[in-house]
Amino acid sequence: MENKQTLKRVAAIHDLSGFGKCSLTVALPILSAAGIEASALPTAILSTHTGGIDGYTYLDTTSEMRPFTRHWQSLGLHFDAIYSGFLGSFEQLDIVGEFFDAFRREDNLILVDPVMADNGELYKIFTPAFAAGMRSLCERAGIIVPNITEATLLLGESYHPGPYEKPYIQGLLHRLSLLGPRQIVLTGVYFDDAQLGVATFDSQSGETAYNLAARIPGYYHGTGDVYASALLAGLMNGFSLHESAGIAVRYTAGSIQRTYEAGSDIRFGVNFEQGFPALLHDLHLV
Ligand code: PXL
Repeated sequence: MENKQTLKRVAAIHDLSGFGKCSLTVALPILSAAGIEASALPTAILSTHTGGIDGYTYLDTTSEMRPFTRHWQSLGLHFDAIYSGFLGSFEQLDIVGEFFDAFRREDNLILVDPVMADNGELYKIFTPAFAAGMRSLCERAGIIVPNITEATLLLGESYHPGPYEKPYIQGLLHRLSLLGPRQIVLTGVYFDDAQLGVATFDSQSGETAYNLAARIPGYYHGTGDVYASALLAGLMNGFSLHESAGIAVRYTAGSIQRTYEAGSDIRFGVNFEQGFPALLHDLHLV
């Protein structure tokens, strides 16, 4: 039966990395496949992402962002969610905050993925000052999706590699929620070498939950973006935080598994495309 409902609309604020499957090149297809209209506010245009590939081009699109915002405002657009990820300059922290102010409504969701670091290290283009600015942006979000490295940077704490203990993870979730966001999804959580996944916390219900999947060796690029995009697809389709976190864990783990089995270059992104049938089934869309 044809679905006559108006589509939910998301503003996706990320870079466009032409090759390598991350940020906009995964957020837009995942949201679209999940029946959500996605608008793109690009933060930078690169030939590839910066994770282990040398010689990439980098066009900072900061100067376009306020004009995009003003034009979208002049059209009277509204967004059911605003979803920010990789930002292309320090100044964009303010600009994205202004975008939130321009389009924030009682009933929309602001999701910040504070993309800036992994495995205990800031990505090479970011500075500690950027991490402090990202904390201010997270304070204005309804939900944040940091990995453990990003969580420690947001909190000004030192990073420890895992495996982790539950009390440590619960402490991180609690301290992150004190920054302001109602909901926290912490990625890269593991208690042993067999499984890896996420911990979720909702400060309104006080509920903490875990979603783990079998761990596959290797660091696959772009999986944070695949994860956050699928999480938002779940939330926009009416699933709870815990359910959406689980849907996104299964989808991301499946994408990694296919890539591992194919023996692809881990820098070139994961095979998320062939997971769409299972994702749509999990979202009860087919
Ligand atoms: O997936 C995070 C990400 C997004 N965009 C660019 C990146 C990275 C991580 O390295 O380099 C350009």
